[in-house]
Amino acid sequence: MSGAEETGLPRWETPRLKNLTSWDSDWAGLRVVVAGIGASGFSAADTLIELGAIVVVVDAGATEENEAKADTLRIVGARQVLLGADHAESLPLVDGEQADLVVTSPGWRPSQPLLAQAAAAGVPIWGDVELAWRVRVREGRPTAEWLTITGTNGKTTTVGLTEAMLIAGGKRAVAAGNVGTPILDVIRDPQGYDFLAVELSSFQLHWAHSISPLASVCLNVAEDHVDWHGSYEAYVAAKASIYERTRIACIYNVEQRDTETMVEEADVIEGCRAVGFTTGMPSISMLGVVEDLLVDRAFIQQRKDSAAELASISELGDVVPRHLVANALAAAALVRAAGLPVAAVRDGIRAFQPGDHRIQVVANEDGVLWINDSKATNPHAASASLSSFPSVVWVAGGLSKGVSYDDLVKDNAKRLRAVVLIGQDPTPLQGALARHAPDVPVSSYPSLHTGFGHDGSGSPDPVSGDALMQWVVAEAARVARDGDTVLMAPAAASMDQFSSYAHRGAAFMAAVRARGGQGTIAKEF
Ligand code: UMA
Repeated sequence: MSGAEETGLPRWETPRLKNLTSWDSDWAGLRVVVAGIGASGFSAADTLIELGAIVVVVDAGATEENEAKADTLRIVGARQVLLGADHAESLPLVDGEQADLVVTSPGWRPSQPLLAQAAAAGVPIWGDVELAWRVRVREGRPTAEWLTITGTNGKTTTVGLTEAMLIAGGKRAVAAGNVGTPILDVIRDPQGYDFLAVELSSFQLHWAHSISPLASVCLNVAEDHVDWHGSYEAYVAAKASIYERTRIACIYNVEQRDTETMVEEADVIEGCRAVGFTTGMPSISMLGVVEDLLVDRAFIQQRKDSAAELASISELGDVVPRHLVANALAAAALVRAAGLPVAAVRDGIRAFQPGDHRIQVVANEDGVLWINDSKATNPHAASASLSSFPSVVWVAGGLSKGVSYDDLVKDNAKRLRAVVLIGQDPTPLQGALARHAPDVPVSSYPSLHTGFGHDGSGSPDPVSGDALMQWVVAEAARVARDGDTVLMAPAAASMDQFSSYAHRGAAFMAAVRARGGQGTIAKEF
């Protein structure tokens, strides 16, 4: 029986772990299995070794990259690094005894055998974000406040805007977490930070247990990652947990009632406010839009009868889809909750550089706008993107992750001029298009029907991504008319034909620009 069961503590706590609440706590000799040697696992193992824990690292992948990382961890003091699929099948002993704790990487599903065995044995499982929360307090360094951000879509943009606003307000701040930089790397920064803008995926939230942020937001929620969580309900529950223990403000999306419900049901710290954001006219305790201005009616004294002007919408860019306005308002709410002035919001918006592959304008010629939204890896993101343009040649498809495309196609059928399909298996989208947009012309790459692997292995051909995009762009150019937008918002993951969404986006942009070189599309923004 586990320590947790004996003591009535929650499943992620034991008497020993309960006392581990700062960097300076007694971590020495704690037996820890770290699951994964990717970005977060490496960072977690490195931290735990520095803290004096006895660390065994496990990863199913025995790749060259992992071997190199394993060597580094062995040199700094890991007790063992076990690479290979067999090692990930069961929970290893640490110095001959059962582990006190497992620290998992977010990509590991709860049903994965090593984690399932740990759970069955009552060994607490934390993610790297939980570990980061426990060690954030350290003598002689400032303790950063956390502003936490989740949502099915828009997290990375919002976290970037939040970071930009904090910096514009003169704070030492950084974006970390799912956005790319493992949170333990920023926690260990010798100078420390005033604020962290923390992007949290549903996976990370599942393994985070005691975070108490200053302010938190769930931007939106729609079907995604059902395969990891086991059900849509479990996915939503993980997202909702972002609001737990929030201290100053829980920020919700007025246009998504689900997020308001999450706030109503959350167990927050007394005195915490619920603050909404809307792309419409704001009521009291909301941020919103009046004419072409972003305004705040939540964090000002006279909120009953007035609003503070934050910035004008046009400061967000040349093409400003509605969801970008929503993301900016969410970021503004977070930093206003943290006490930053109005000017920090405006200056942060001006300084913000949007990331590549998110509604990125690639070219604009002959009345046709070419947009790369390779980051739209699920139907919800693609729908937000499609709804920003009146007449679209839609480039879509890829790994569907088991979601349905019916609502996406039904809701956007009227704006589709034509569809150009990518993806090894185009049938999920083909089916939805046949049911809800039967008159819209659909083209798909000829070899999609016979499987993409030209070497007969059935696995993706590494060079075919570029060739595919050249065909896609030629096909889109053929059907696009004056006033159309060619929008690559695939509503699916990329890994069946590309190494990542970034690779897919880069291939699309290169193909669009190559046509420009041939005189078909010339001007770039
Ligand atoms: N592994 C196993 N067994 C498994 C699963 C994975 O051994 O069952 C191993 C892999 O061989 C690999 C390692 O675990 O070596 C990878 O771990 P990971 O998939 O958790 O990835 P990390 O490299 O640690 O990166 C993670 C996030 N990845 C995921 O959530 C899948 C990164 O988000 C994040 O930036 C990083 O931590 C730092 O915090 C990426 C992501 O795709 C961008 N996130 C998803 C999304 O945004 O949709 C949630």
